[in-house]
Amino acid sequence: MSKFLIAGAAALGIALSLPVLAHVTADPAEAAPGSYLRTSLRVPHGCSGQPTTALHVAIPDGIVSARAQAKPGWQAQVEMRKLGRAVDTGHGRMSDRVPATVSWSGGALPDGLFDEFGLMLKLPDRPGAQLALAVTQVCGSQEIRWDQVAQAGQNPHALERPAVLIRVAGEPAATAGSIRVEQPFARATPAKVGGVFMTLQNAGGHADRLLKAESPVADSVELHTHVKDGDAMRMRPVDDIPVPAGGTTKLEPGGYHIMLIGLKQPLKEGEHVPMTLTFEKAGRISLEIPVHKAGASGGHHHKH
Ligand SMILES: [Cu+2]
Repeated sequence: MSKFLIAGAAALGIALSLPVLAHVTADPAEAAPGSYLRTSLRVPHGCSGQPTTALHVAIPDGIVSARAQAKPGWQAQVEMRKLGRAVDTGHGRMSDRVPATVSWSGGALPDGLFDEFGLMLKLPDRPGAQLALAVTQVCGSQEIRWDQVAQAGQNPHALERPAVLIRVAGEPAATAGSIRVEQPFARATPAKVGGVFMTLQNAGGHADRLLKAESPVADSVELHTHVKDGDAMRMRPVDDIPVPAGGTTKLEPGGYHIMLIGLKQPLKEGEHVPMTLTFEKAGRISLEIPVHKAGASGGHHHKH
């Protein structure tokens, strides 16, 4: 069985380490924000020798629509719960009832075999969000609760009975107060200086200002803009970057940007740069900035 599972995982490009195979997992486990994730929960074994007779999946907050795939020999069921308000449960349908549990029961999956249980979930709109599905595997009078979630600093692979994790694709948006940071990125560079770009959104009724950016990867971090100097664009440090009330400020090549000066190591594509931004009103936002390939989003030449 293990060989088969490893081959299947490899074919899908998923890195699995051997101990993970014993857990209940979802495959695929990621889809675009707001889309319908069609996935299968893989149950790899019974409970200490006993066959699996039911599977209950707790649907977490943020998932407003869930559907179980019909499975011959099993009864599939979705139990709903009531919210205090109506939400859009897909295609503009407003409802105050959202799924609480998806279950399959009445079957018998022998301990020595694995099987898959299909379901479809409408994912939340938040890019980068992670959702934990607590799964109760019932084997007659026994049960295993797959409900552990790694705490900050804890190795998720060390968990004995991990919950099933689902991820919304994309980079998470970082927020503080009325300010939201979207699509931040740095450009890969072998040089000692590097640029960081992002979109700052201010949902509040008061103008705010980015006052400072800090990162441990560089000796210093400056806020810059570009000004026209004859035919050339030259960059110049600024004291702050304004974000108008209810408006958006783009930090982009050729405009405002954050400059990493004295990089301790080259920035490589695929890595992340930790950064803390300080806003006058919204306060501090810490985020991990993904490094995209050199020259991402157009040509931009810095003159020092
Ligand atoms: Cu610059």
